[in-house]
Amino acid sequence: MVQATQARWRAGWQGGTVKLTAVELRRVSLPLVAPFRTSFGTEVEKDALLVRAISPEAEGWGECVAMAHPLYSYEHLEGARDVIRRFLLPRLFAAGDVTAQGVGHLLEPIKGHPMAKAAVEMAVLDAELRQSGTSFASFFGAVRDRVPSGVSVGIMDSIPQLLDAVGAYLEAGYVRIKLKIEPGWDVDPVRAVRERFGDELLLQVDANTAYTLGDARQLARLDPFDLLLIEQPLAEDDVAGHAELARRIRTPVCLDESITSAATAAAAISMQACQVINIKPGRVGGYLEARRIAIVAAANGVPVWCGGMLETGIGRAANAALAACLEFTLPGDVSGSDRFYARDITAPQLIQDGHLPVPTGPGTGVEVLDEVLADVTTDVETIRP
Ligand code: SMG
Ligand code: MG
Repeated sequence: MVQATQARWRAGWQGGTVKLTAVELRRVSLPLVAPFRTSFGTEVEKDALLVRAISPEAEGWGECVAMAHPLYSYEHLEGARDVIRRFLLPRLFAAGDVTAQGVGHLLEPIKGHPMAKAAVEMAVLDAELRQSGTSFASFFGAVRDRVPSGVSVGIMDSIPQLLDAVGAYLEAGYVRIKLKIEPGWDVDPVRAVRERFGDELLLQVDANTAYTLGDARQLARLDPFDLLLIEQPLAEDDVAGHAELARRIRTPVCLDESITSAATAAAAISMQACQVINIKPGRVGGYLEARRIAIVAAANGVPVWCGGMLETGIGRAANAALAACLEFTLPGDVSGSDRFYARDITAPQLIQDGHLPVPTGPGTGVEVLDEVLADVTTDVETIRP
């Protein structure tokens, strides 16, 4: 079954074409259950851009993971909306009928903007798969019906507060903890969590580019704590620096922000700049490229896991499907909806026994709740050919 589904992925998919009659671009804003602090800022609400692909046969939803401010990467929501409206959609409309596999080629002449492109491709893929009654998981060749759920824990005001938060997530069943770190909040919180919760806990850290190679000695102080990995300690464009750092510390280096395509993944692997890769479909231009990165990494013996961008239920469902593929051997940042949202725009997706179920219905397998959607929408526009 594994081989058959993977063979189908490689052979290419014949799911029929999508006749785009309109595309809706919708801005939504959802309050977070608690502030989420990283090395680059504090989020108190999630702003997202939803892309709704409308065709006579089916509707598909995409979610843009760009943030309101360009702090994680250069993309930001209003910029993405502008790029989608002015440069991406005209190319799809001009092509007439489209397929998800074809979207990447049609959009290739437009430089950069992977998050904008990913949202558009996802909407087309969802429409195409709904039209043919196929789930994301089946399309990807997924091999699991549930995925181990890790949780990303923000920077806190104090260590006791952090220990309470981690304790509550472990109580809820999460199988892996990721601590956000920054200079001044690294060795002490890691030591405290290790001491309190023991050596068996799967523990990793994420710096979101907050360090430089000059901090190598400080980062080496994390070595005794047996972390699964350290995620993106250095700048996005400092792949060579990560290669050097990887020689100086024992904790495996994992790249997040630096990996924007299968080509950058292959280059980083060949430079020995990463021993692990965090794959975020939104960051790499879409689920198809994400799938290709997983294959490149697996071929080189590099483990991968599925990252998160505080997705709403739409992106969460699709991420669960991706994380269910064979190459994803480490628990991902695929937490339950209630980790971030009291009320999501789809029915809640909750962890059971530390795992998130992989949806089985057509497309993402989740339905948008119209009433919630109306409540959280801050702006909506419909674009036609
Ligand atoms: O969706 O669980 C989630 C969030 C996981 O920490 C997470 N994402 O760099 O990996 C990362 C961050 C990016 C978003 S921070 C606002
Ligand atoms: Mg990260």
